[in-house]
Amino acid sequence: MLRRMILAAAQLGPIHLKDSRASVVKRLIVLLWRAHAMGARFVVFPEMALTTFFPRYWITDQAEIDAYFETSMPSNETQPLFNLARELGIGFYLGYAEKTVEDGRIRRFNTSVLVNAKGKIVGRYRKIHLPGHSEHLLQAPFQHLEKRYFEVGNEGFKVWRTMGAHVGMCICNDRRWPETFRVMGLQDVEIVAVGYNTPTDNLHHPEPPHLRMHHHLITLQASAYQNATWVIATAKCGREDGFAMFGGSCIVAPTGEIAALAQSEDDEVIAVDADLDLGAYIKRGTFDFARHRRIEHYGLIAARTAAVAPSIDSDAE
Ligand code: ING
Repeated sequence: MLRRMILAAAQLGPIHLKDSRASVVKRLIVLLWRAHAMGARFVVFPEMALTTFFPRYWITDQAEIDAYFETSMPSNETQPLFNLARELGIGFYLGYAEKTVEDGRIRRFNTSVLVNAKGKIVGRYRKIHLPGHSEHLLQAPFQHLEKRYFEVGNEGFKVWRTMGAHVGMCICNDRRWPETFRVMGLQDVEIVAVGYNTPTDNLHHPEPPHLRMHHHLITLQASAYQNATWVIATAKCGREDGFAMFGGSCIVAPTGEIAALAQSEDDEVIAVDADLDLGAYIKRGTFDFARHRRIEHYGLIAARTAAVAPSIDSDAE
């Protein structure tokens, strides 16, 4: 019996500073209905799906910063989304800024939750690879202050058995690091959900937009294939108060092929009737980890953070 599941990416267009959470949740609900009409059983919403991408701004007032965070999930504003998902029997991934108290102190994370088809939060992920900077770049056209506003995630990369599959999560910049997917691949992941908010322009170096989209797609395709997993990558995109973020939401098969790709930079649902066993032949062959991996030679990957150049000049006489 084939294990088939219709997977969906529910891409969001821009969320402006003036947009209330209630207005955003209304958009998420419309997207959920559209995904339901397409037969979806699991829907991936973007990173920070409830507010504008506020790390683009230098903010000094902590109360102003905290206004972008959720102190509970579900919250009053998002409860209708959880209720509808439960009624429709659809699981989902939702990214948001999390403010919580742990070990007696306030913690702030860039977080996603995994919600099963009964509307229950079964998993949480806190973003580990925080890109950008923490200082105020006075000359820059915009900031990317995730290192200032969030802590590094403290719960690792996990995989949960839910909705009849092995589901893992990561967030945005995590997708650029092969370690992210390999750690989940070593937990036999079958579906990786990743929301993202990616500026169209490179803050530090002139880079053509087509190249940034290329990097986005090759990292997802390579990681899907090298770990024989489905990947659902969902953007929040378009111009948020004038600041451009690219779309490119896509669903990538364990073969590395793009099975669906969003066409717009606005609210849009894409879906694929996925064979969850499609990656099985790859896990039995090319990427049979047990048979082929040689971990005795991989020590540097976990032992060394930054690259160290060879110290000896091999051409020296
Ligand atoms: N955004 C971007 C991302 O990783 C970035 C930041 C863009 C880093 C391009 C490097 C190159 O897609 C977030 N939110 O991580």
